[in-house]
Amino acid sequence: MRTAFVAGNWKMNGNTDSINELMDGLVNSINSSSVEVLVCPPSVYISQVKSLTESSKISVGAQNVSENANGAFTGEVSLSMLNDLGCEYVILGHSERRSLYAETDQLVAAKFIAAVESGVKPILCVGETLDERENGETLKVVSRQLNAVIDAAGIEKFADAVVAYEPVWAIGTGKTATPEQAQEVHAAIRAEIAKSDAATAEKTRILYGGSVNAANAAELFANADVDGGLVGGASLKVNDFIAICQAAD
Ligand code: G2H
Repeated sequence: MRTAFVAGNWKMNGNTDSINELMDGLVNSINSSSVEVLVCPPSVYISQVKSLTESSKISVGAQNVSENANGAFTGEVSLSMLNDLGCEYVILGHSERRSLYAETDQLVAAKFIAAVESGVKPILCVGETLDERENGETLKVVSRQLNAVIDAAGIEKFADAVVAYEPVWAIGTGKTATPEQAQEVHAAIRAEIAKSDAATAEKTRILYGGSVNAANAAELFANADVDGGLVGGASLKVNDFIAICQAAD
């Protein structure tokens, strides 16, 4: 069976004091061994968060990484740096990276391959825009984004990967996919992975992301193919994030 997984994506929020306060609340309350809990702070705060999680069950991840190993790439952060800081996961292909920073399927695939080869587990984000959903293209878009990575990386590189379905129209908007909409796409993602390897498909955690909160988490996570959540805004509120982690338990 798949272990439930809840990841907090803090995006570009927080400062030293607010992070100390948030982590203080989380480390004392998150101790279930049946839910894997991850927080993804901005890169400059990874060391701080890592030291605050040392004696806890919370893992630390990054929100993005360079596909390049090192060198003259001003402003970028490498996988060896994430490894050095003790990052276990990296979020890749988030819709904000795709839409605001022009990340293509090919670039996301290159980052995915580099992450797996460095021993940092990727959380691959896929999801359709509102136009694409209204045009009936949801499954086509999600399959394209997923297969771009499967084709470039090879299915064997999905052994420790996590997939996050994040409908763009639900991100930070307060609009959440219904449990039925989420389940439909999650099942399609699993079926798509199964075309390459059934055992990998059965094993891969597929998270839902997009305005997950303390009130809607339980009904989303109750679906057979929803293995947890990638949580943005609500992951910055200590009680809400704890409640979401409990809903996945
Ligand atoms: C989607 C999600 C976190 P939010 O971006 O990845 O953010 O929960 O604020 O919609």
